Amino acid sequence: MSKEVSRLVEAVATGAIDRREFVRGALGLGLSVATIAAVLQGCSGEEAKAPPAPAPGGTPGPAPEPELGPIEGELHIYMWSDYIAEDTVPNFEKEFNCKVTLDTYESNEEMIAKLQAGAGGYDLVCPSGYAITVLKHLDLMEKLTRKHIPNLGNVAPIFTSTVFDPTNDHTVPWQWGVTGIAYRKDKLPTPPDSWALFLDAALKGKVTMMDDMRDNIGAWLRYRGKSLNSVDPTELAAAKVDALAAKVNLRAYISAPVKAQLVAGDVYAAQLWNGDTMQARAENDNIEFAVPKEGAAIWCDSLVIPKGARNIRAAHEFLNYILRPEVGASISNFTGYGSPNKLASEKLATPVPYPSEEQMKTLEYQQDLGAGTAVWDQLWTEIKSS
Ligand code: SPD
Repeated sequence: MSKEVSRLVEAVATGAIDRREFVRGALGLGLSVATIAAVLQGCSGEEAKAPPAPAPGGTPGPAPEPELGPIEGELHIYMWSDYIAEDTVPNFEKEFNCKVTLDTYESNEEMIAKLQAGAGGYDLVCPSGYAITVLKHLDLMEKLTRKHIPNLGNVAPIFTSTVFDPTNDHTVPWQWGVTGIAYRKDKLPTPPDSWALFLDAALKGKVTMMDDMRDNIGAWLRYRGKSLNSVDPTELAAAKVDALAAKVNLRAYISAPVKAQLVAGDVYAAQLWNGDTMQARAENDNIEFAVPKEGAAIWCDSLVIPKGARNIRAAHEFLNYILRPEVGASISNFTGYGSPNKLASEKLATPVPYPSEEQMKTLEYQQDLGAGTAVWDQLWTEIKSS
C-alpha cells in the first residue's frame, strides 16, 4: 500500500475524513472501485466515533461503565486450534494468578453451534468477522467494558471500526489472514496458481480441502469469478458441480490438522490458511503458500466474551494482556498470522505486512450470509454426503 493510500485509509478509519471524502481521494489516487469497496467494507465500514463529550449544564453524558470486581481465579477460552503461542497462557496464569482452560474448534460453524446449543462456561471465543455478525444477531455476546482494555489503542486503525463491530463494543481483533493453497514445492512440477489444482486427476489422493463450509464453497465461487459471499442459486449450483468434481481427488476434508500430512509428504497440496502453512513450513521448508489468481478470502478473527461468561473481569484482563506489543508479537511469531496490533506487528520476527492495494484486488472479506446461510448449510451437507 502506498503511503498516500495508507494515510487515506487511516484517515477514514479514525473519522478524520468521511466516507465520501475517502472515495473521492481514493479515486484520485487511482484505486479501483473494488478496492475502495473492500476497504470500506472490511476495514472501515463506519467512521470511528469519538466518545461523546459530557454536555454542559448538567445534561447526563454516557452511562458510566459497570465495575467488574476483582479478577476471578479461572478463565475458559474456546478458540481455533494452533492459534496461540506456547507462552501466552502460562505467562498470563503466572502474572494474574488465574487458571486458564483452552478448548479448540476447527470452524466458526462448530463454535456457533456449540454456543447456540447453550454450551455455557466459556469466557472468550474467537469468531471471524462474519461470525461476529451472526453472534450479534443471536445476542450471544457481552458488551466490553472498555476502561479495562486501555491497550485497545494499540490496534491498527484498519482493524478497528470494522463493519462487523463499528465501535469495538464487543470485539478485540486477534489475528488476520488469508485462505489459499499450502503445497510441497518438491512434489509438484509447477507452483499452483489456481483453485483448479484440486480438479487435477493426476493429484488424486494427494490433495485435501478444508472442512469449512465458507472457505470450501467460497473457493469454488471465486474459481468461477463470483463473490465468495454469493447466495445466487445458479452460482451456488455451479460451485457444487466443481466441489463434487474436486471431491473425487481429495484425500479428505481437513483443516488445520492437515499440517502433519503436508510435513510428512503424504499430502502434496492442501487448501489452508497462510499462518497454519507457515507453522508447517517451520518443520519442512519445502512447504510454500499461494493465493489463487481467481481470488480468496481475507479475514480477521477477534476475541469476544460470549453471553453466560462467568469470569468477565479475567476475560477483560486477558484481552488487555494480549494487546501488549510483546505478547501480540509472540502470538503472531508462533501462529504465522498477521497481527492487527500495530505495535506488535512492528516487532514480528518475520513481518506479515498488511495487504497491498494490488493484493486487495483479489481478496474478499467473508460476510454474514443472512437467510442464505441455511442454503449454504444444505449445499455443504449435500457435497459432503454425495
Ligand atoms: N489455526 C487457526 C486458523 C484460524 C482461521 N480463522 C479464519 C477462518 C476464516 N474462514
